[in-house]
Amino acid sequence: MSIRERLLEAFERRPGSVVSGETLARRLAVSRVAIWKQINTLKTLGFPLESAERSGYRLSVPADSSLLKFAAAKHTWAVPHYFFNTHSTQTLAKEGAASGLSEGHLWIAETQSRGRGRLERLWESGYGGLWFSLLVRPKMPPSRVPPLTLLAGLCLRNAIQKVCHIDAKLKWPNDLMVGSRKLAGILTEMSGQMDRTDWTIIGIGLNVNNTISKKLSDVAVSLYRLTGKSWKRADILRAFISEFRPSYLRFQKQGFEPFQVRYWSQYCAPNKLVRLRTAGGIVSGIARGVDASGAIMIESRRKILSISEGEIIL
Ligand code: BT5
Repeated sequence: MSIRERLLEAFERRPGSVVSGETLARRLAVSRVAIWKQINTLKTLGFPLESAERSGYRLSVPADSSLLKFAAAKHTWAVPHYFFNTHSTQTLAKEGAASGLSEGHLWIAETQSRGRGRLERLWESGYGGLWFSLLVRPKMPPSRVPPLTLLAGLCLRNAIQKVCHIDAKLKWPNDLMVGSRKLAGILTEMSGQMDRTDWTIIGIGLNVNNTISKKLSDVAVSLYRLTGKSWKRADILRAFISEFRPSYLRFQKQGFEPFQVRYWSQYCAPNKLVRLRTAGGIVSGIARGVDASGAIMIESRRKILSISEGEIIL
């Protein structure tokens, strides 16, 4: 285990308290200067560490070494590649896909310095959130892959419900919401030819114990804020994988049809007026469901329109 990893473990033992440089140095069997250097490096990587004058250091969000332990264990599917910090787990996963890794590999990072949303938007990825990308190689043409985003959202919703008893709702196509605030986002990227998908990467960002910047505090929320408790991110990750793997196998055989009704039962605003921003302009109408291709069905002027790209404006 690296010195950084052992440092996090030391903070985990003393949640919320200031730990002196001397205690950390003793526990890790390194010099105080080595501790100070590591603390500074961690700060530059986006870890919310505070230096208390003379008395020591404090991590201002709950430390959680569960992902590290998850990564150290053996896995036959969801084989983890763990990073303390990276630009984006999507980039790592793409490199893994290009190098020929089989499906089921998973890239996890404690922090991302350039986490990405759709259309190259920035994804805030401070310490304490669950940031990962999963590589799959679905045996189907690329045209049938898009509902995988919806399926991943449904599985993540169910996992959060199981572990944290929070009833998040799905906002088509890629968000998990609690009320009007975003709890999680999904970014799916893929590569292939007309008739064959080479790889698909499902990137998931879930706010767990991380703090959310002032800029986003009206539009984003974390599990910590919702429950007042810190969560072991590996528990949520494990629950997601056990939901997703069998669903994905079924999806490869039967497509999205078996999941349509379940997806819609967890949709955030069924049968309500919505406005959608699409490449062709704004569409508004009543949201009536999702079809087997994963498109949202909007009733407008007594016609049903199936819209396969865009985003809902709340
Ligand atoms: C998404 O994009 O919602 C997809 C987010 C996927 C992030 C994961 S983390 C692991 C993997 N590695 C990556 O680099 N990415 C994936 P989009 O629908 O475009 O939403 C982006 C918008 O959400 C931003 O413009 C902000 O308004 C907001 N946002 C940014 N960070 C957020 C956060 N942590 N929580 C909630 N909202 C956030």
